[in-house]
Amino acid sequence: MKRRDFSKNLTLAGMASFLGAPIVFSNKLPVGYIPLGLQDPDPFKLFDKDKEMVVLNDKPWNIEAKAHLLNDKVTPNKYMFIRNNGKIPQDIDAAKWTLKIDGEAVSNKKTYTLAELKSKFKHHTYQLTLECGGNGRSEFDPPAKGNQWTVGAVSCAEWTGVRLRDVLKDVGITSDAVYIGYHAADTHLSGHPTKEPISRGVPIQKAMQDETILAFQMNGEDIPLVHGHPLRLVCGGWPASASGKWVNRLSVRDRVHDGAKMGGTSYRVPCHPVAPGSKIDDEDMCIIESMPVKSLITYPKSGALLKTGKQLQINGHAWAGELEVSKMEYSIDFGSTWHPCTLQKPVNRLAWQHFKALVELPKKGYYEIWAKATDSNGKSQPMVLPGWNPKGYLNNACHRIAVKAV
Ligand SMILES: Nc1nc2c(c(=O)[nH]1)N[C@H]1C(S)=C(S)[C@@H](COP(=O)(O)O)O[C@H]1N2
Ligand SMILES: [Mo]
Repeated sequence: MKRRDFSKNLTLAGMASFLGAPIVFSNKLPVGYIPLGLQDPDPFKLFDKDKEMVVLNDKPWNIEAKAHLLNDKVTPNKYMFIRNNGKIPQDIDAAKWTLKIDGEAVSNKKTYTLAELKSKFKHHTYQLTLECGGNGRSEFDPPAKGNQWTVGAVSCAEWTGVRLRDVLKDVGITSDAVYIGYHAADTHLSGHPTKEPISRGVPIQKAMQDETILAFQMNGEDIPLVHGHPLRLVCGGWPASASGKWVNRLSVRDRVHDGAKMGGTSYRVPCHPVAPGSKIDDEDMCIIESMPVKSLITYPKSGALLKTGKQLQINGHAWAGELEVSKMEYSIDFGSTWHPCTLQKPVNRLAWQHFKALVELPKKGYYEIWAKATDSNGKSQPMVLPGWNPKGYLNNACHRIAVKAV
């Protein structure tokens, strides 16, 4: 968001709330002048985020959580990571918002107003795990360019909307439909008027799932602007880049969608393992689909001190893309032996699952607690960094925390 655009859109009352005090001589404010106190907007205030969130980039805004901030079962807005590829759209008027459905595989294009979508189709609510494909990128070696996400580019909020399937059925799609691609209202960082920052999508089978929704609410309220207000495509379990924010057009394609960030090294990984640093031919790169099995210890916070001989309760979440997590274990001896955690079933498909365990630390000293999830196909998280890829996607190595028994 350009600073000037941001302050220009504020009313006097809005300015006062950001400044934390009314502007006493506001009637003397020169036209177009931006009070100094607003020239560097505080991202935590701007996006209603907790002060412990970590800003990785401000052009565009990218902000991540820390593991211990993600302890809630349902992620509240203040702890939800932000990933933007372009500039956040300005002056959104939800009352005038429309969604156009077009593409080679629709016989008749159709445009819905947001109000029509809400009134015509049944509403559904799901908790959906959204993890950025690049979460964990900071560990790659050779390093990968892009936001250096550590572990906090994941969330599981409760999303409410209408099923994409119901909308597509209403429009009528042809039998050659292969993929859907989203288009959105954010703008390219270069300011180029027709260049899209991102336009991704999913195969038609994923688009037709019960849990694939066009959402207008997050955690029971209008979606916050930065997370896609007033309409967002939500495809849980896939790289979160498939979940288009500020969606105003969906194309039903007769081929794999070819929008911005669908090709090259964007959200694609080598189809077969390669040596770190290798050059890979374009035809040997595959689009990331379901995210791999992963988990996060959200309590205690890494660095915690505890009393020797006292039991320590650990807890966290585990998720496995399209699959369920079937087993959760922890280790206190650097992965030599593993012990079971109690693992809950997901509230609904594609929601993360909660785990806990009581850990005993035998004597005084430094320990690490490592967590390992296994999916319903029997695949477990690797203990070290998995397959290298040019953009540093899909790091699902075991999460570790350090604790001291004193
Ligand atoms: N229109 C639009 N949708 C988008 C993006 C974007 O830049 N523009 N970023 C994508 C990426 S890469 C991710 S990881 C998620 C981040 O969602 P969040 O900011 O709500 O956490 O949104 C996805 N949807
Ligand atoms: Mo992402």
